[in-house]
Order: sequence, then C-alpha cells, then structure tokens
Amino acid sequence: MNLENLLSYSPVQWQLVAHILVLGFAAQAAGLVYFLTTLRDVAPRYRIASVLGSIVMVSAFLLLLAQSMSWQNTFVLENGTFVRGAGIFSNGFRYLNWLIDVPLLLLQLVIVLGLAAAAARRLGILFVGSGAAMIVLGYIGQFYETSNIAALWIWGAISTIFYIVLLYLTWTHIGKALPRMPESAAPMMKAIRWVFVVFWTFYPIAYIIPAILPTAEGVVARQYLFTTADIVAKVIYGVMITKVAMDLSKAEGYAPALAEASKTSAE
Ligand code: RET
Repeated sequence: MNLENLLSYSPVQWQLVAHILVLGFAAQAAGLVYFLTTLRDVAPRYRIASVLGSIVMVSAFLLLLAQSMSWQNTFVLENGTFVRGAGIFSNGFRYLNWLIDVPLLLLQLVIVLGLAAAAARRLGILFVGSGAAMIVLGYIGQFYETSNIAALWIWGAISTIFYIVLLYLTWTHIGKALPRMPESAAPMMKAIRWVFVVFWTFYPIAYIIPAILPTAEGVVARQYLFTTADIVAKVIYGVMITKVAMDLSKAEGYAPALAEASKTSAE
C-alpha cells in the first residue's frame, strides 16, 4: 500500500495535491495541441518525433486524469481533516504509464540524433531495454514502500543501475551528435541533456520519499516532484525536440520550415 493511504491531510495539503494533479493532466492536453499543430512545420523524416510526442500526451493525460480523480475520491473530509474513506490511492499506475512513455520519449531523441539506420536501431533497442528494466524494477520496489524499507532501497538501487546506463547513453550520444548539428540546434540539444540529468532524477527522489520523509509533507512534496517531472520530461522536452527538428528541417532546406523562419525574422 502506498504511503499516501496511511496519512491524513490538512485541507491545504489535500488541495495542494489536488491542484497540482489537475495542472499535470492539463499540461499534457496543451502539449497534444502543440505537437499536432506543429506537425507540418518539420520535414517528414522528423515528423514521427511529434507523433510519438502526441502519443505520450494522450497516455499521460489519461493516467494523470485518473490519478487526479483517485485523489479526490479516496479522501474525505472529517472533522476538518482529510482521511482515507473507501478505496486506495496508488502511484503504481504511474509506473505502468512510464513503461509506455519512457521508450517513446527516448525514441524521440533517437529521431533527431541523425544516426544511420543500423546505429539508430541499436541505440533504440538499448534505450527501450534499459528504460523498461529501470521501470519494472522500480514498480516492484514501490510495493514495499510501507512494509519493507530495505526492499524499497534494494529494488531502487538495482533500478538506478539502468538509469545510469540511460544517462550515459543520452549524454554521450548527444555529445557525438553536436558537431553534426546546425549551430542553431546545438544549445537546445545541450539543454535536453540536462532534462535527463535533472528532471528525470525527480522520479527516483519521489520513489524514495517513504524512506526519507514519511509524512503528509512528504506526500505533498512527492506529488509535486512527480508532476513537475511529468510536465518537464514529457511536454517541455517534446517542445525542445520539436524545436531541434525544426532547425534540422531548415538546415536541410525544407520549405515550410524556411517559410516559418522568414516570417519570424520579418516580424
Ligand atoms: C524509479 C525507481 C527508483 C530508481 C529509479 C527510478 C527512475 C525512474 C525514472 C522515471 C522516468 C519517468 C519518465 C516518465 C515519463 O513519462 C523507477 C523511480 C532511478 C527516471 C521520464
């Protein structure tokens, strides 16, 4: 059972979580509109990155909507405090959602890296394999978060090995791609590196909260960490990838991207 179910919350704490969960799914809906409306501004070979981004938005929107409704339905106000009524609130759904989204997010990167087909396939397989291992191990670990903290740490530690592999792969492949990139795309590619290092790390911090801050404040912090990471790692990251894809399209002489560029410079 997740930590959330064992605690009670002040009305302010309950609302802080309720509000951030709504922001979470609203941001995914906004992202979906962005990826669909900019689809034609990138050359056809990069468009699949926007399609993958759109799939991530739909899957995350539905999960986060369910997460938000579950928070609202699980707790009831009794004598000025929110306590658990019927049902349970589970973060486990998130992990299964990541199983869809993490491979798709990593494949978005593969598409703008400009690798030859065989190298792209190899990297894609490594990304999907390591990403899935990282998540499944964490999913198992989170079942122990209120019953066996040692097990929570151990599953988390093994999962972290795969996370480090992913960080190494993303960092080095972006590094190798930089010299091939048009100058306009390089700063964005460098910023994308930091999304993996900084914002993806919010997830393991949220995972370990029951071991380090097993209180109502910890729960609020955890839901803020999850939601901030969900907005940056999915929506903002997708916008960054789209910007890189637009710069690559321009550099390759793709007419609609060039038209977009001349419009902006004329303004
Ligand atoms: C877990 C378990 C504890 C150790 C580590 C983890 C890493 C999770 C990450 C999740 C990223 C999720 C994303 C979702 C987007 O939809 C599984 C919490 C290292 C990095 C980007």
